[in-house]
Amino acid sequence: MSCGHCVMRVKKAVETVEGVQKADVDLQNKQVAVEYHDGKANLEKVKAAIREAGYEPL
Ligand SMILES: [Cu+2]
Repeated sequence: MSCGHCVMRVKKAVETVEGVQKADVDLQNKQVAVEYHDGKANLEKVKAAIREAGYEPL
């Protein structure tokens, strides 16, 4: 993850996960802040979405 394009891809991928309200990607710290409803979304689904977008979640 190294540029604004990647940020948008990861953000979009995470935000399409059911139950996710908001995703904010921090490029410099290589972190994604995700707000989601417990019960609908979970960390595994978010990580899977990131992988599908072509990135490896830490
Ligand atoms: Cu990029």
